[in-house]
Amino acid sequence: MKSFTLLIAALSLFFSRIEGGDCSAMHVEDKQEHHLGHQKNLCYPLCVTSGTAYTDIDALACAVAFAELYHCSAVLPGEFNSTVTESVRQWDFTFSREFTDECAVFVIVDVSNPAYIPKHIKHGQIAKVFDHHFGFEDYWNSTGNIEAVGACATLIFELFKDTTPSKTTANLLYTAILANTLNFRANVTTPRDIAAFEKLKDFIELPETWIRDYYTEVELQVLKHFDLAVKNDTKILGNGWAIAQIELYDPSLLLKDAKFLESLEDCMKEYSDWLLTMPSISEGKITS
Ligand SMILES: [Mn+2]
Repeated sequence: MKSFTLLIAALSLFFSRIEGGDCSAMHVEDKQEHHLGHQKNLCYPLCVTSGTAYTDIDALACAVAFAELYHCSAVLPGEFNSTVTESVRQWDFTFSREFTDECAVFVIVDVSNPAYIPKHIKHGQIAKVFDHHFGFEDYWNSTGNIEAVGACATLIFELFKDTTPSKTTANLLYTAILANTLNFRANVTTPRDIAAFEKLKDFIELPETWIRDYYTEVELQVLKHFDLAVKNDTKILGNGWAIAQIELYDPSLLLKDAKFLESLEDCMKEYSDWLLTMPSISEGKITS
């Protein structure tokens, strides 16, 4: 009897919010034509989130940008990896590490492998999944917006259409596109990434030397803790392969470092099939 009463209370709270009691959330269809799977003009207690394993610059940019566009909360349970540099961490953005009862409907960004989606989120609570990693398109079906672009940030920026992003959001999206496409040298780069990046130049507030500054800072962090950098930038594909990545201005020295190779073996021992890609930003080539 007690649990039944609690269930009813929870359901009425949920519906009262959806019908407009607490409108900290959003009017999905008012803002854009992407169908997020709900009726028009309803107010949702929506949260945007990403993977549990770690938060990279792309996931951070997507969540902060989406939360700004839809006036909802960003929840990022995964620790920042080395692509979110100390300078970026100082920027003025908000998110929380933990989920609260405020979250009833979720949008997932930059991850679509269900193994990395927070366990307590039920399939039916997920309104949309924006990602650029393949392998789970059939699983998500029409809930998925999984497209071949260099950065998920490109997909999220495209949602802004005529809405101007804040300086911080623009800076984050710009840096995410830059980082995910490895300064547009990675073969995942598409004309959509380039178009988004060019358009973002109107809204950013960054020093002229930002691209070099950013990579130099990433590199310093990676060299200081490379075992952590590998661990926090490993993606598991649908076929079970683990793909680790370390982006450096010049990876040639690290490849000759016996301590690095030993620590790499140790980091990857839990995977039967793995690959490390080491993009050299300075040379514009990728070593695997
Ligand atoms: Mn990404």
